[in-house]
Amino acid sequence: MSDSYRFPAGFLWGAATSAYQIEGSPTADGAGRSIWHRFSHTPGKTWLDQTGDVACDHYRRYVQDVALMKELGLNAYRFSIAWGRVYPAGTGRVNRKGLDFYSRLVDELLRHDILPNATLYHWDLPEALDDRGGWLNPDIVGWFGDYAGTLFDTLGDRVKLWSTLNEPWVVTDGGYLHGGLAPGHANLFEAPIATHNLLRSHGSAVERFRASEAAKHGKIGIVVNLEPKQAASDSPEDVAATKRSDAYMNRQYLDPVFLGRYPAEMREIFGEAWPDWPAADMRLIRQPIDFLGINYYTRKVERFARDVLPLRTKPVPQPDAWTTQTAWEVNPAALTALLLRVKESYGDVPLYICENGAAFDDPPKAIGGKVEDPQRVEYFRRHLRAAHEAIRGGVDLRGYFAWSLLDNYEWSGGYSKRFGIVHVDYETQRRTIKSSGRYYASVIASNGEILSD
Ligand code: IFM
Repeated sequence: MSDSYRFPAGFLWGAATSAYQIEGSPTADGAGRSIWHRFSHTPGKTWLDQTGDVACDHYRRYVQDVALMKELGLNAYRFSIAWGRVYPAGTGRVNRKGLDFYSRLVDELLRHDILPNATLYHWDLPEALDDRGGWLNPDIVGWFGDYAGTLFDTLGDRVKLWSTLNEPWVVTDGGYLHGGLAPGHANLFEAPIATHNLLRSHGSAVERFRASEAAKHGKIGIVVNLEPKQAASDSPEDVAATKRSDAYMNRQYLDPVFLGRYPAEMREIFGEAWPDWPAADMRLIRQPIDFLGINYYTRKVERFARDVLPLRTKPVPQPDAWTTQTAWEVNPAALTALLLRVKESYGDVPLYICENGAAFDDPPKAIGGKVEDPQRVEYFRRHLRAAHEAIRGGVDLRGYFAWSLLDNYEWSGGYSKRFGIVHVDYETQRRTIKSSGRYYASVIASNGEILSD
């Protein structure tokens, strides 16, 4: 291949969002409340106690938002489905109106030649299921399977890419081990159980997919957030700490899905809280998948830290690094290395970068119809070049989804962090394409060629 940054034919150029972060109207049309509704309405849990009650009002403005996607030239859009809109109590009765919303959204995308990429679970568990133990209850595998089956039957003729879960690591780390995210538990013994039930649910949904008509029209995978870990020194303590950190964040999900086993380090980290799992569970989890979705934001340099439990490691900030508003080091080279590593360790599965992006201190308001965000422009330029480098290295990368289409509700961070390529004025709900959005549009229009400028 030449030095050109042209991407392969058929490459998907997309942007991503998730239901609770953009939709608003969380209980409209008979929807059941989610754990994020409860969490964000509990004082002290989120920045300025902000909630997703209104967010970007996408539930009512989706037509306008799809038009924006078209204006940007996107040929794919990644969104998530709110389980509680479809099953208000998580299981049992289906809410037709909730299902219809996603059906209309998918039709609107197709009308604009934008490929729908749907995620079944992006953190907004129905509150009613949490009351029954949520991800700690082994029955959730059946509940999730039924929910997935309903979606496959309803949207399966039109959705081309399905993901079972988004970032299961965050669900357990934030939701069950440290408690900073819904449902807000901090319990060493719960985290492994939540992880395992998430992965069993993934396996069960993939099985349902294969048995459904949807498999004739689309592909299925899982989306994990991966973070390369590098040891701060050659000392055996730092090297071992880095291995634990890598096992916890990366291999805890990749190994079971692709190899049918958890990394040995899980026992080292969790001690007696890490159970022996039945072989049948591991077979269920290791379903062949059609693609892997990777969310990449940063890498970490790790150092042994005896008192930081349970991992006994902590990241070392890099003094001269360029960092985002969320204090994440910008490191595009680590993205290339990560994609190559996944190929080397887990085989030639097709990959999609399902999220990549950054929060910067953007101007809060559009001025003269413009929002200048030069740091984000540079961020995308460098990461897209890095992605292309991986393709040159033989990685079967099929698409890239910028996080995020819109500024949105950043979970416990409320509206304090703007990740969008489109600015949202939360007072008026006016959308303004940022300079990063315009830049991304020109990358798309040239299928990558202008990345060499
Ligand atoms: O906003 C989140 C998203 O929901 C999951 N991936 C990381 C993003 C930025 O923090």
